[in-house]
Amino acid sequence: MKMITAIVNRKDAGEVCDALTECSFAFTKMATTGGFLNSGNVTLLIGTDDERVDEAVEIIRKHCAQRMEPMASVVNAGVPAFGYYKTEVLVGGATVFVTNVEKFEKM
Ligand code: 2BA
Repeated sequence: MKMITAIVNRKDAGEVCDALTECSFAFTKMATTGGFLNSGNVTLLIGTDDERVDEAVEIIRKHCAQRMEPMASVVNAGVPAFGYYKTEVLVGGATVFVTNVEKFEKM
């Protein structure tokens, strides 16, 4: 068994979750925050059989788009910083980790 941890853009989360449910994947959805942008994203924990990992990853890939997200950067010209400028950073589609599950029990 594997645990897929997928961090997805919150704009894509609804579609990904609907598609996973339609294909009978069990998952847990958590509201999370990206450490760099400090903006909300969604982390899905998907426990599944080894044989279904590729199918789940393809569903995530299909429903997650890359997009530019705004960010504010401090203009640092020594001390103190004197302002901000707006820029953009490329985010996503999704960040996916697949890990082995040593034990799985429901009680
Ligand atoms: P954030 O940490 O808010 O990062 C948003 C986007 O900012 C990243 O998109 C990346 O393009 C950029 N970024 C992140 N850290 C950076 C840095 N130190 N310098 C320059 N640019 C940086 P993604 O790579 O698509 O990541 C989207 C979200 O996935 C992240 O949101 C974070 O919540 C999660 N994530 C990405 N890589 C991760 C990792 N290795 N471990 C845990 N979570 C990760």
